Amino acid sequence: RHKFWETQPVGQFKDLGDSNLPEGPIEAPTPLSEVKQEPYNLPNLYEWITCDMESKDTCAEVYKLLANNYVEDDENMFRFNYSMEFLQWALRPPGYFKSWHIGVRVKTSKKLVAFITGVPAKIRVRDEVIQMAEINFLCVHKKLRSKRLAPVMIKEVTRRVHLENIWQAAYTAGVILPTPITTCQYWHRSLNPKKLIDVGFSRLGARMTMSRTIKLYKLPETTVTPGFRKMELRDVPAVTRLLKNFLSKFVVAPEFDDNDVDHWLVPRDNVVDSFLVEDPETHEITDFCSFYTLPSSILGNQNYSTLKAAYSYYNVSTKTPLLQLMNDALIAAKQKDFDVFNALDLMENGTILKELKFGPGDGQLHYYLYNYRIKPALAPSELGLVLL
Ligand code: NHW
Ligand code: EN5
Repeated sequence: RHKFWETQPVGQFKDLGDSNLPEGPIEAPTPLSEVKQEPYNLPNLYEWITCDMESKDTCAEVYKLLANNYVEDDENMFRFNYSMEFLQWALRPPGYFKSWHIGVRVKTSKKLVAFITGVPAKIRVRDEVIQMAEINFLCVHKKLRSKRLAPVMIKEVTRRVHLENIWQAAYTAGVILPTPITTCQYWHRSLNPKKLIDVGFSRLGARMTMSRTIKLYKLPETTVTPGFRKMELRDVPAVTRLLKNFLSKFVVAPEFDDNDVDHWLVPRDNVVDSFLVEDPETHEITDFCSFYTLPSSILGNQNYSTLKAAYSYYNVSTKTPLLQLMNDALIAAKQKDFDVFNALDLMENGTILKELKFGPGDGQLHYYLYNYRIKPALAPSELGLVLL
């Protein structure tokens, strides 16, 4: 059934019941001298390129490929529209490898037709901290689909990750592959219900009118928690401490240091927003919340071309109840004119989504590890990792 994935060091469906298989790496690292030195073969019309994501021009080419060919919902009404600034942020974290930003182009026209990326990350599984690659932005141009190009892309990124002496990876997908470590549900909180209904993102509920719906989702104009403010660079050490302590509760979670927090969580306009609660008396940082900006193109609507979506990122509550903290995140997102606030049911999110008037979406997100077996599957609430 999975001609490619059956050949890879990933948990296989046939092994799901087998309690004899140990947790941990599926295959041992090979000596670096035995890692293939040349790129995998592509069909003759195409060639590999390493994308320089510092270059505005390259970034614009990648942006265009993804904006036209990346992930859509199951009814092809919306397509992710990652911005250039977002791509630069996502692909250039501390210690990133340019060689992991891989494109395929047509030899004659130089047109970019496929893409895959990795970025380095330290990820803890139970009590082991493992250097991994986070794989994302796998994309093959619509006209080149179903030609088995994706397995070549995956093998080539794997080879380049191995060359850095890294042997594990984490990735997510909307499709089921062998085999998820957990499956999360997408939830959606309407901020601009009229637009969401107009573009077919959501529907008017039974026995609901438009004005009752607008009232149902109305939020206060300003946040309610005293001391709630935007995160600043000077807050990095305090936020790192909060986050480290919080993430230690999950079975799978990133190990963030100050440099990672500086990169991933200090606010960047139109990319990532982060807020914290500073106790007005003690000036202690007690709570943190964040979301990233990922609009979707609306395919074929007369009136609107983009849906402005905020995605819940990392949240830590120690003093402010999570419900109130996330409600302030919703208010902040509304102030910034987002149409919808999306979240997965991972970490502690499952405990507050219903009360905050999120509803389940029609999409799921499956989480995977490459060359690392976890058994049995985790509950979403045991997962402390958010991929972009
Ligand atoms: S998930 C988003 C993936 N991108 C999209 O959905 C964009 C729209 N779709 C496309 O561009 C986030 C194409 O449909 C793609 C497949 C390119 C998806 N992951 O070339 P063929 C990520 O980026 C398998 C993995 O003919 P295609 C995470 C499929 O099961 N495998 O198909 C990426 C089949 O294998 P099988 C996927 O439609 C993680 C084979 O590809 C997949 O023209 C990558 C068919 O290939 C997916 N999302 O192109 C893995 N979708 O065995 C990283 C399909 O079943 C692993 N397939 O026959 C770790 C690597 C690093 C290790 C380091 C130690
Ligand atoms: C990983 N980096 O399907 C990316 N989104 O629910 C790769 N549905 O937006 C993996 N179909 O339910 C991506 N509205 C996997 C996700 C791909 C995109 C996707 C889903 C997630 C989504 C929307 C729109 C559906 C349009 C028709 C949806 C209902 C919202 C409603 C609001 C009011 C309360 C009830 C729910």
